[in-house]
Amino acid sequence: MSEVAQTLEGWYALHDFRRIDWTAWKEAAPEARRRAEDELHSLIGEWSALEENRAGSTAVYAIVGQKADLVFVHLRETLEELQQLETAFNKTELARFTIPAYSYVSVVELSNYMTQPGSDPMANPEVVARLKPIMPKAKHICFYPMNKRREGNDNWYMLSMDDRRTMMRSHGMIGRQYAGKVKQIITGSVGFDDWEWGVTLFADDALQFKKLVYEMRFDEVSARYGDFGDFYVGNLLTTDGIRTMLSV
Ligand code: 76R
Repeated sequence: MSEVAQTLEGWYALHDFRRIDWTAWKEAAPEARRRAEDELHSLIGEWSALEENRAGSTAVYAIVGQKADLVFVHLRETLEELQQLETAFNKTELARFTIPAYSYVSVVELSNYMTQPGSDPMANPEVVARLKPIMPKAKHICFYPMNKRREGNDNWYMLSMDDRRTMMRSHGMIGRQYAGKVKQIITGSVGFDDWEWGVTLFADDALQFKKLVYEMRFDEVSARYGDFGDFYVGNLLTTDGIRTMLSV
């Protein structure tokens, strides 16, 4: 058996994608719409207060294209908190006007491919900060789930640790060229959801997603061993942005 990569886990993640039932929304009584918006803004207020206390992080984006209208990305200490906040949203007035589009459950993950053997990663405050990341309020988000291939001769899980480490180093070097332009959060979802990882990227220039993902396609670990799910891309929703989006 090949050596198992060691992983460190941080906050649990829920990517909650919703579609808005625009017909129902436009036909709703103005008081119902106002109540729905007020409730949403007060939930967002609770989420930001929690983020200020470093007890979690939430990002709200409008999705471009027909796969969804909105995504709430929640990072929390426990799966219980994720379920509670999902339920809290489902009980709001706005939820009556939203249709679940997609969801993804995972946990922030760092692997030991790049760490020095023998060192204690948890002694490094940077590592700890990356396990519990406050999501940047970047203008754009990109999310997609992925697997490492297990097919015939292209089976990632049959490779030696050394071979995987070499490939992950090359992967990391490409990624580092995008430092300051793209922020990535890798969440592991083996045992939690239908793919093995969720890739969540943030950038102020959406083109950097395309450039980074394209460049990685030529790198062996992605070219040979990467299988990808659906891509979602979107724009930051500020409080004002939500008002504009929901105005009829
Ligand atoms: O943690 C580190 O910074 C060390 C290097 C590193 C690891 C171990 C790293 C760097 N990644 C790691 C792990 Mn990554 N990453 C992806 C994708 O579209 C594609 O082709 C792949 C999707 C992107 C865009 C991306 C970006 N990475 C992983 C893993 C877990 C693998 C495993 O354990 O087998 C996956 C699935 C994955 C996928 N990666 C970086 C980036 C970027 C931008 C970096 C540089 C980060 C930085 O230096 O801050």
